[in-house]
Amino acid sequence: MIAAPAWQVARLMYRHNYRIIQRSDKATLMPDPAFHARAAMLPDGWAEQVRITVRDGLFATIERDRPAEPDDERHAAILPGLPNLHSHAFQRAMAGLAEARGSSDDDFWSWRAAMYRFVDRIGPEELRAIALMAQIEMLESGFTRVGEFHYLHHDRAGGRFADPAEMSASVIAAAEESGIALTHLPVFYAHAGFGGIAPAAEQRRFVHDVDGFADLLEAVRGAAVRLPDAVVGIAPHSLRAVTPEELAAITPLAGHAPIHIHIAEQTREVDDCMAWAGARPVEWLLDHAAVDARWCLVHATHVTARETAAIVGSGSVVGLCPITEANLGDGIFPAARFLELGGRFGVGSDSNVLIDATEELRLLEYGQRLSLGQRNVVGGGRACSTGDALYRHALAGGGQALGAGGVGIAVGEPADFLSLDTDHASLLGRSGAHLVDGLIFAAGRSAIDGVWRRGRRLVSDGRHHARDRAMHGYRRALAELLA
Ligand code: NGQ
Ligand code: ZN
Repeated sequence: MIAAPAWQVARLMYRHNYRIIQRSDKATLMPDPAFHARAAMLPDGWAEQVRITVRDGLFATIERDRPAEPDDERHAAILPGLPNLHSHAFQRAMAGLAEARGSSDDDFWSWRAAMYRFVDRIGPEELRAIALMAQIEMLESGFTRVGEFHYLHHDRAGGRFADPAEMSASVIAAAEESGIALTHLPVFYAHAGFGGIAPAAEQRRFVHDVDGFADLLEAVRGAAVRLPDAVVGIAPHSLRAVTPEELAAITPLAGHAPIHIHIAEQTREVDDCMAWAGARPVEWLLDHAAVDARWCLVHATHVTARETAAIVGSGSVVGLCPITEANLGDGIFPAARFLELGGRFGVGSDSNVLIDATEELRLLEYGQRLSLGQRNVVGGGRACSTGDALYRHALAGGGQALGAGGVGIAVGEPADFLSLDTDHASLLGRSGAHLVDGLIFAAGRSAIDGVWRRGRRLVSDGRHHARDRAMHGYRRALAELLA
């Protein structure tokens, strides 16, 4: 990047088709990048010899069957970056620390108790360092946008920060540094269980009333404008944590933005909901809220055939988090039936116990195979590549749920994409959709060699450019938290 006086900028623009990018207060020069890929995953299928130009961070032109021009950056195969529709960034720092059986039966609820003990120690600075590391790992693994389902709002004592968005600002600052696209989902949390039970002491840092939540949302919206393409939605945490009156009061605050909720992840939640309302969680939600295409039902693991069909009818997206759901012993979502009906899903890294886009997709498919005794379940139909179908579903569903993108490599869309190392042992001799099968089922993230956001390269040879700096801060934060 070269800084230059305005007259020079104008001359260079004229001579070299350079453009001015306004960044804070100084004008800098960056060439409009142009790329050439031997193969590219486009919305209507795989294409060959694809030439792509980018302007202002968006795909400007996409031409097929075109040779490379001399200054083009050349790649073997490119595909769109994936949305990660559900993350609790702070949980990355406890990854692997809850993997020893306790004295009682170990389950979701005992994991949650351990997580609550851990969360107690995280302040704004630690959150920033952890979120940065997590986002870097997301980018390296193929995720280019993250939906951060954020509920750690208050200080360690549960007291209010002067700026209600203090903790959100840490996530936003991390996104500014990592370059990941952010859909921030401030969480409304008020109760410890169905029927408006008072929150527990361990939940003191999450809690708002409706007015306090509206203030938070306004502050977060103000803070997020420093990012180029942030989206701010809302997240009623779960039917356990929000009363019907509160749900009705906060949903209008979303406007057209995404609304995410945890639902029916555990059988105890289903039983408690039945005892409280005589209805199952998804059934209750669809009967009492105007669930539409803005909504993302996170997990929706325990659903009946009727509920499955009703979710499809609502146009909402199901947010599947296969690695976390396996780690927490949640259960397996009835994906085959859901997809037959035309359901939409995306994937999320949720607890971030392991951050890997390709592994989320692989485990999603393998969970179905293991439970059904079949192969190629989440496919696009006869002879369709399962990897390609998984990828396209997660792209479209995740993009819808995060209120941005989801179309992929198309004119006007953000230039967020990955390049594959087609010399990788697991990709040799593959082409088109079979490259995605190789990526998901055989190679994993080790075959992703580059990642771009808004046309800017963030990852080379599988490493994010800010990784070393981020590791430094992360090491310090962990030393503090685990002391
Ligand atoms: C969460 N995680 O918000 O981090 C939850 C645990 C809860 C998952 N549901 C807290 N996987 O559900 O009460
Ligand atoms: Zn979650």
